[in-house]
Amino acid sequence: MKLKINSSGLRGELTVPADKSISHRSIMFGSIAHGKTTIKNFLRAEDCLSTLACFRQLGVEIEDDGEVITVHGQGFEHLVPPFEPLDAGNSGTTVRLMSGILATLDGLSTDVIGDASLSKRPMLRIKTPLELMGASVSGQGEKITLPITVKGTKLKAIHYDMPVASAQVKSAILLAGLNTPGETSVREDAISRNHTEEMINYFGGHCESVKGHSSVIGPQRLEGRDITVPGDISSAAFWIVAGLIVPGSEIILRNVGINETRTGIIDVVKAMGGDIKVIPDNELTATIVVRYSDLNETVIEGEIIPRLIDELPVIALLATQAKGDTMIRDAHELRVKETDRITAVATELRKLGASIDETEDGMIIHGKTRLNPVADGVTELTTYHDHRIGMMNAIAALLVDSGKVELTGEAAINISYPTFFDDLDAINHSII
Ligand code: SPQ
Repeated sequence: MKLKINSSGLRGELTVPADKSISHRSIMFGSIAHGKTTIKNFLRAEDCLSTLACFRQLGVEIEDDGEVITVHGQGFEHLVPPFEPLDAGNSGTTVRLMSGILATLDGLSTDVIGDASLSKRPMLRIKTPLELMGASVSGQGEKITLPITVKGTKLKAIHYDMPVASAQVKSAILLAGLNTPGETSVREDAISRNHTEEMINYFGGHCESVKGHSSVIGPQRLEGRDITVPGDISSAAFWIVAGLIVPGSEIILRNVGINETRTGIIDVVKAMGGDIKVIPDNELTATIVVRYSDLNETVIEGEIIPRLIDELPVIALLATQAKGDTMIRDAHELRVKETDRITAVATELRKLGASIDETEDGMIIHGKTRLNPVADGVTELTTYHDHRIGMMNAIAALLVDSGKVELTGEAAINISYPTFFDDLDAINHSII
């Protein structure tokens, strides 16, 4: 695919797709709750459809009329062994959270598989706490990669200090704790996204959360609920960055989720001097307006990292257009996502002349650089089968004004944002 930018910049209004993390969890919570859960604005992207298919395989009746998804939950006790291995596709969230549920199913042994990218990602991080609770999680090699087998049992409650802040590990433990007698708790040094904690309470359960310490007392009975999924700030991030770096742009983003454990990118943009306005619609969502801006360097490290972990690839692109040296530290987790996102970002943006030093746990981005292919001929930007790298490449390509760039492997973008190029078209008008 070739992209060409409209000389007047990106202008217009978009409603970003539904939140991926919340969509996954609404299927899972609907399945372990009792009664009917309706889900409006569910994200119909590959990752969340993997979760939906897995819970159907576990015997949950899930209807989809094309608008609303209805989950008829009957509690943990009615989940049944699947005939085939559960296929989590590309989705780390699916396999890790679901394993917390599977671990509590006494006497059930379930195999989970995934695609080539997911099959490289470590599951040791969930094996350790779930085995401390009494389950068995076996997988391949030292990192415990897929396929894994989760053997459920009557678990015992534990307290777990997490070695790295991870919403997926935290959620697996809390989900297991919901079906386990006694108090199960987790502690993390920096606070990762809290959708699981919020949803336990929304579904009529009780999860206490104070300063990185979250706990549930099990067993708990959850009741079905009606959910409308807000827009995903991780998807909005691509337009936030595009609006700030493409000259002449002004983009209005509607219905963006503003859960404070996810809004690190807004703090970073403000610290860099970007023109961004966040106008809350209510407690959950906001309209965000961004305009092309002169940007300065910043330092991104410590507690903010989990609040913007998935946005770091596109924030690195943003930093190529800021004056000075932007530092990203404490982001080692980027190396174990759909691909090694530190190496992927540095490799792809360097093809366009960006000056980026890779470090073990982040990057130093020396700005401001023009982004045009450094090699003769056609420069291919590739996704490494990672949706967020694919979208970062597409936004970077908008700045190219000499030489030839081609995007390859964009099908990966369907993992979280199937309408990405339609939305780009709507504010650009110049895709050829
Ligand atoms: O689900 P998956 O594949 O792990 O997706 C990613 C993404 O970029 O979409 C990470 F690769 O998001 C994770 C995120 O990084 C989604 C998530 C969640 O919904 O709980 C939590 C984060 O991962 P972690 O490592 O903090 O648990």
